[in-house]
Amino acid sequence: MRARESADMADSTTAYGTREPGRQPEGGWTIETVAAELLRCEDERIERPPFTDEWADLDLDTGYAIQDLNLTKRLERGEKLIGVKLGLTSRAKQQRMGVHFPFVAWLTDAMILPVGDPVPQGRLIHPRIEPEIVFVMGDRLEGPGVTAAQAMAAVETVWGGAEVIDSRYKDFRFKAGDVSADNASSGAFVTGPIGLPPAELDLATEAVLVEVDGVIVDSATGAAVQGHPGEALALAANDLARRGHAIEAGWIVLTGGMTDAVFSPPGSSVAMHFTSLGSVFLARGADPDDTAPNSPAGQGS
Ligand code: 0L1
Ligand code: MG
Repeated sequence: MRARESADMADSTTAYGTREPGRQPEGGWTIETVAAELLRCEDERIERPPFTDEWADLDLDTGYAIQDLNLTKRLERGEKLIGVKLGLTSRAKQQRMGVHFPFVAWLTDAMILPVGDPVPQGRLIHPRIEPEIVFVMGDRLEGPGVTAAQAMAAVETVWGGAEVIDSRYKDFRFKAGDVSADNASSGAFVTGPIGLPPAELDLATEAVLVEVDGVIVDSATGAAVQGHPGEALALAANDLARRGHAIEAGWIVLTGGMTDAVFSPPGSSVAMHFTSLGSVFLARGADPDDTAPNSPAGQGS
């Protein structure tokens, strides 16, 4: 075998630089190698088995360390930190995903989906959509010990939103450490047309109807999110304090999926209709990348 062929073969069996999931490095996975593998899977649209299959000690806090390392890498490549998102704040989401406590992840400007755009199928692996109550912060909020009332006092405006989640794990199969490392399945998000001061809303009874291709498939109220989305915001502030961070004025906070997320195959049309916060549309749209080789459409699945 010539040297170049030998090098090519070595490349195709190392953890990085292929369109295959990376293999466990000799000596086992580490914070650094999991972080690099997750960002590569995100950039190259590769789904992989959860790391906890091979690294049983990958717990929530180790996942957070991986998440934070990848935030640093996102910022180094020019993304801006614009807020946080909560994951698994509703029973519907916890039951579906099999992880029974909420956690926090980062939002950057690269995750903003322009209003009116379809689901960005071409850059995601297997997107699913979920309705969210979204806060824009008026004041800084720093834990520990933040209550829901204190959290709500720091909110400037409340919006309806839709989060397009996308796991780097095959079939969205993961444990808490996997999904916190994977930035809580971040993909993209869009907010609706109406932002209201919190005093003008009863957030526990604010309802949403989830519509897919003209059919209402799910519904919930704000109470699904920890009893009140303000509880989720307080939880985020207190959890971030443990990690040495505060929620800054001007940040966006996604408080977590109110219902289970709906699958959105290419060409489908999803809308979230809120009682007071208007409707968010992820309209059917031609996405030239729908048939990219590694997309579900391209694989015929
Ligand atoms: O993939 C997932 O469902 C985990 C992220 C949860 C996002 C959310 O609950 O809003
Ligand atoms: Mg969400």
